[in-house]
Amino acid sequence: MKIPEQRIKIALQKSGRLTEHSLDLLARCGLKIRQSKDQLFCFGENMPIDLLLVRDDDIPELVSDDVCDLGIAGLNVIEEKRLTLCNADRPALFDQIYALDFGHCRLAIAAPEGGDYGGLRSLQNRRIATSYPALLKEFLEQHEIDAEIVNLSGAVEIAPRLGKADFICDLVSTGSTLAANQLREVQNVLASEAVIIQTRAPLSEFKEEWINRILQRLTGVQQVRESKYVMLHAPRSALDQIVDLLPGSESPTIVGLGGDDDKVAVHAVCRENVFWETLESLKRAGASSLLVLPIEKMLA
Ligand code: PRT
Ligand code: ZN
Repeated sequence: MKIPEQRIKIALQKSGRLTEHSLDLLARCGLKIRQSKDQLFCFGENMPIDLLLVRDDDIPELVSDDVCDLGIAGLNVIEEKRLTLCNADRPALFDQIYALDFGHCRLAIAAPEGGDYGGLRSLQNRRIATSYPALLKEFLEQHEIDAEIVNLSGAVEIAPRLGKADFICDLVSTGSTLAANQLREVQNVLASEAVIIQTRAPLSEFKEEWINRILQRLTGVQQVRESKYVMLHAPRSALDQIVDLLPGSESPTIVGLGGDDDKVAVHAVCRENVFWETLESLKRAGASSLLVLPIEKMLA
């Protein structure tokens, strides 16, 4: 009997703020894809992985229902759906397994500029417009505030001007949309970024192995983003001080220099960004021939 081919399905946002980053991340993990004519699927050409391109709001349920094994979406969308399913007595069957460090934003409450806002109590018995009713409800309950939630699917920021609400609760990144609508951020509700979720349905050994492999590569990609390879020459007498100055470096390699017994070459992977200030401090401590190189791939 022929065993059906097993392929891992990952749900991604089809077209939006997270699309490019999500595809780029998977490409950095080595995935090469071919997109279907209807642009709903991407077939992995070199790994048993296919991508399903959908609206971000559908991603949590696709993973919860085991249509997809993994999904990438904003924590705001994931948590809103998790609470909505939970309130409907249908616990979400997915786990958040990894934060991806892109798509950063926050769900925040904003008040009209010039209005008096004296802390959370000011929300009592007022109307708050949002597209995230479940997250807002949970937040208000946690802070024992009784307020009316006005559920809107879009254009939340104009609700106060239309007289539909007194406050809004919406996603903010730079804050310029709030400012353009004469609103000011007064309360953070949820800090969000893109995350990967995984279905709770049992997986075959084959799929589990591949998912672990992807996650390991993702960890490598994240580390590489911040890390640099630093090479320098150091006088033996200042070696300890110079090694201490290298940001986030573990046991650097130290080798002798041909024809110069007083100096050594130091090579180190620095797991934090290396700023000009650090290089200047290293130079002051006696380091010379400083080189900072990008790292392409890393596997711990
Ligand atoms: O079509 P689909 O349903 O898939 O997409 P969508 O329109 O629902 O989502 P999309 O592409 O706008 O955002 C996808 C995800 O990106 C969100 O769920 C968040 O996790 C994340 N994200 C990051 C943001 C923002 N930053 C952001 N700034 N989502 C929305 N915004 C909005 C914000 O509310 C404001 O209206 O962008 C506008 C500009 O923000 P400011 O603060 O920079 O002015
Ligand atoms: Zn959406």
